[in-house]
Amino acid sequence: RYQGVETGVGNTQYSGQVSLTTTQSGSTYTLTDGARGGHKTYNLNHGSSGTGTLFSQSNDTWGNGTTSNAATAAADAHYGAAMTWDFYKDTFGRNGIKNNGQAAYSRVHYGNAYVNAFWDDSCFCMTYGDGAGNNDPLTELDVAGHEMSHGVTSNTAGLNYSGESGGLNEATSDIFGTGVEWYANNATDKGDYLLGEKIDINGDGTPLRYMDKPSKDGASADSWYSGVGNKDVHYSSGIANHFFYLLSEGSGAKTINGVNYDSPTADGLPVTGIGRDKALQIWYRALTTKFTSTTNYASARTGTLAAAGELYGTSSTEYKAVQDAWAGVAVGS
Ligand code: ASN
Ligand code: ZN
Repeated sequence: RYQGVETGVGNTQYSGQVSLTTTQSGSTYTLTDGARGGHKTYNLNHGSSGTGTLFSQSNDTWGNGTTSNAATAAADAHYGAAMTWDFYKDTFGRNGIKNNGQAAYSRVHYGNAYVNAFWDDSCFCMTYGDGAGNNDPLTELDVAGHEMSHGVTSNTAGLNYSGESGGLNEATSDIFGTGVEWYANNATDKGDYLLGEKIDINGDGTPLRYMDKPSKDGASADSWYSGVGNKDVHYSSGIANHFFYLLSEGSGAKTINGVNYDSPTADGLPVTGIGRDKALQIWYRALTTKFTSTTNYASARTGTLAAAGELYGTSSTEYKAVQDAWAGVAVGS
């Protein structure tokens, strides 16, 4: 009886038509990714516990691009897991969330009209709600990358999920979540410095978060001040998101992939960006070799400078850009 790794087709909600790695067993195909540790995608069918049922069918085309088909959200989730796996492998040489080749698993159709998605370290699994009216599943690529990056943070720095370290934990997920979106280079969901811009979580077409000027969401911090650690971690993250944008793209106005950005600096001085690829390397090295559970913004500055010094030298333009970008978000020496 034939059993093997197959390339199927996913008709996703947010990323158009994509390839999915699936498994054929006899006359049945399942959403089991044999090229990436065996990552499986399950249908909770509106339940909220257990694993539900593994997506299985007699052909290898998954979903129809809309919520009328239960496998559409599964196609997005399976694709998101694959792109997240590949992003970490190709960008940092990281072999899965734990760097040991172990796959996580994904669950879609959690609960009813559940407007969130979450990573859970205890099940080593990813869960997606269907969004408002069960019509806007939380399965966009940057959201998938954001959530699974919580697993990477747990298995590396272990940044505590409160206070300034919590903001750094959230920002790490936004930074690598958006990194996954850029990496996938998908024509339907292009790279940007916005989070969740396609899920319409606010009902008015605006994204969940902005990295160029985080305060555009009405709540996030653009720059550091004493007491910022008392903010919700999804808002104190703004400082590091803004740092990452400045380090990547520099200050001022810019249009990338049709999106307009305009990033201010706290000190009014310009920052010259070094590009997203180098900014990602600096953040990853800091996360995995410098940050600890209690790292705050001042020590994130020290850690990223140390990482930049090791990668590019302390006299490099990259090192100087890290200094300037932190100054741009009022995190000083
Ligand atoms: N989607 C949320 C997040 O990853 C879930 C949570 O509050 N942890 O931030
Ligand atoms: Zn998060």
